[in-house]
Amino acid sequence: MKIHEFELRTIHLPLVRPFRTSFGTQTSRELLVVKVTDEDGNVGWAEDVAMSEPLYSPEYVAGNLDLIKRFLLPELFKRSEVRAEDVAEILAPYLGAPMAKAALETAILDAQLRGEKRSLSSYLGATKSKVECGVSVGISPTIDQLLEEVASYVDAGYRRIKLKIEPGWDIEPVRVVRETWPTIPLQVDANQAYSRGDGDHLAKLDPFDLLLIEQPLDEHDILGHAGLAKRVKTPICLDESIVSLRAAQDALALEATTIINIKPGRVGGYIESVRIHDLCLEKKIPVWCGGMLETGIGRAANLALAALPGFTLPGDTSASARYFKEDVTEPFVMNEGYLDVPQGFGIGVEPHIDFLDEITTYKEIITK
Ligand code: OSB
Ligand code: MG
Repeated sequence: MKIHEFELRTIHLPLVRPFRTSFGTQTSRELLVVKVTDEDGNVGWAEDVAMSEPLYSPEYVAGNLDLIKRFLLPELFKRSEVRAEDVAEILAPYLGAPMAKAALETAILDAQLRGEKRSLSSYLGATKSKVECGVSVGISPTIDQLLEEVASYVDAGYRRIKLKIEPGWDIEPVRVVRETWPTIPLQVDANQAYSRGDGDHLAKLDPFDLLLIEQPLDEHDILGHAGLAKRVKTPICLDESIVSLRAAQDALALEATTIINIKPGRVGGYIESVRIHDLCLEKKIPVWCGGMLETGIGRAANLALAALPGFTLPGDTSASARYFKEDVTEPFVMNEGYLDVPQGFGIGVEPHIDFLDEITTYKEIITK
């Protein structure tokens, strides 16, 4: 397609409740929204899942805004035409920043698919029309408040609970939740909060029949995860460490992970996500779709991905109401623990421009 212009905005949305992880507490979601328009008037939307601060990954909103304006858009503007399939290669000389690159690639892909009157789910190879939903539960001030929050999600129909853990908030909350819901699919996410020496401690989670322990160690410590996987019976699932197809291949070869969380932003986009999915399907490694507290824009695209056949575990693809009082698109509403995969052209949803304008803290249009 022939790019005409990009619109970049930062938006700010309060969360319905604080979300505490081992790396920090968030009370609202700030993120970058990208809109591209081509010369035929096709429009594409995407969100950059980087957070306000570089706590989960080195990327952050203000940094990505600068990177996109200073380097990435000028590089795309050098071409007379750009296809989504070429974006990763065009931007490869600029190191890192998979979330910024994913946002640009996805916006271009959305516009391209709308031009071709094709849905993202069909483009990616989806085989399901609805996907099973899990929910990620933050670290609570007290066990009672945790039980109350988990109960509300179980009542809403969530099919899998993920508890955020850290040293001092791990064995006991898991024990109590497991005791209260003896059969619910349950997993934990440490966001790198443990060290190699914590194997014996983490093995105390083994009696609770967890689906997996997500990212216990530093993102660069692949060998550490391989060592831990030998000492702990609960499967290890990498999140932060899986930054590309190659990283997935290496982690699997080293037996550091037996389940993979795929987050399109973390791996540079949906096209790379499908490559990781295909590898895992071939190797019979279960995958699931992670989340980054997305708005309806990113959620729509994640649901298309989660509808691929290898996504055999419920993802962090929760309903809009789990995050926001009002979403930037029609809200995603859960039905018996499932969300429908959008079937319209491109990502299949339209942002509500009036609401988007209301929550926009910065906006700029950059014409080629
Ligand atoms: O580690 O999966 C994570 C949110 C922000 C950053 C990292 C993570 C998360 C979540 C929430 O766990 C997933 C979601 O519901 O979007
Ligand atoms: Mg995680």
